Formats: sequence, structure tokens, C-alpha cells
Amino acid sequence: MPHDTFVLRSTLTSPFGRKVRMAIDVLGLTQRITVVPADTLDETDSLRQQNPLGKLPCLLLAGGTVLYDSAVIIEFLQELAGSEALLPLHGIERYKILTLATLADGITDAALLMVYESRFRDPATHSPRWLMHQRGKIARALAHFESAPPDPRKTDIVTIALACAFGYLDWRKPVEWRPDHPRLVQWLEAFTAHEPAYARTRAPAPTANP
Ligand SMILES: N[C@@H](CCC(=O)N[C@@H](CS)C(=O)NCC(=O)O)C(=O)O
Repeated sequence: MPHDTFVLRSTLTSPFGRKVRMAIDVLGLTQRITVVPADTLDETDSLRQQNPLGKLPCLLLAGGTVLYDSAVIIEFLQELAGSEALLPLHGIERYKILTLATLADGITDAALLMVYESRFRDPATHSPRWLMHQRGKIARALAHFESAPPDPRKTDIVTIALACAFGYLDWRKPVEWRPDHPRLVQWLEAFTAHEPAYARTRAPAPTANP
């Protein structure tokens, strides 16, 4: 692999992979990164050697260095691009933004766990209590953002993570988020209009796995 190009292991449907693909687009790094799909369910996929957790996305650097998870990759890409657009480098603002991005990612994490419940367990063994536990996380995080939506004209790690969470909720529908969150529905419309990288990173067509 030439020193200035990288491989991103990700599907086009992964919400965390989409965060990184959006960052690549926004930071102007598209020419330097090749996306190579990975199958998290395939034991023989090299993903499990690259990231022992078997999760995607991960970024392969020259010399065998592998970076994960999505938050770490985005920080690396921002530094590579010589930018501070997605996350300030210092100060309390940096930590406030990191915390809000973690909250937005938590929506996606809980949504994935709800989807995995159906993927990995027979319907008879689904745990309504577990699903309710995850739904509660999503509901509280959405309520937080509904009460104070971020600026939709700003693209940073918070708005990227939030938009990708909504993309996943709209696709897999572990919860119906739209009826009770009118400000967030408006927010997503405004953000989509402001940031073309969101539409550009939409998965081409429905497929089986995230
Ligand atoms: N915190 C990680 C989460 C990554 C994650 O959960 N990725 C999902 C796909 S969207 C995955 O690889 N799931 C497979 C598994 O958990 O085994 C990140 O931000 O990259």
C-alpha cells in the first residue's frame, strides 16, 4: 500500500462506517481512501485479524497499523487533512463535543443491539426487557437532542454521528423516532440540505447486513 493511501474496511450500510465515509468526503480525502467491504459474521474474513473485536469500520495504514473505532479514525483523518473542522483540538469545547458525539453514537449502539437481538436469537427467545432497556437509551438520547438540536449548518463529529444514527433508525426501524421528535425531523432536513456528504454516503440499495 503506498504511504499516502489507506483502506477502510466497512460495508456501505454500516452507520459507523458511514460516519467515517462522511468525514472522508467532508475532509476532501476521497482520493486517498479505498473502501473494502468486510463481513462481520464471516470467521474467515481478515477483519478479525485487523480488529480483534471483529467490528467495522477500521482503517488500514501502511506498515500494518490498524485504527479503530470510528471516533479514533475520524480524529486521525482530521489531523491528516490538517483540519480542525470536525473537532477542536483543545479546550472544554472539545470535550463537550466529544461527549455529545458519544451520546449520538449511543443511539446507534442501542439500535444495533436491538437489531442484533433479532439476528442472533430466535423470536421465541427475544427479551422484551432487554429491548425496552435499549429503547430507553434511544428515547432519552433523542429527548436530549430534541430539547437542544445542534446547529444544522455545522458539520462536525456531533452532527455527523447524529445524522448517521437517524439514517440507521430510518432504515432498520428498531424504533419510530420521527413522530415524537419534530425538531429533530426538521433538523435532519436542514442538515441534509446543508451537507451534501450525507446524501452521497447513503447506501445504494437495501441489503441484508449492517
Ligand atoms: N464503537 C464502534 C462501533 C462499531 C460497530 O458496532 N460496528 C458494527 C457495524 S455498524 C459491527 O461491526 N458489528 C459487528 C459486531 O458487533 O460483531 C465504532 O464507533 O466504530
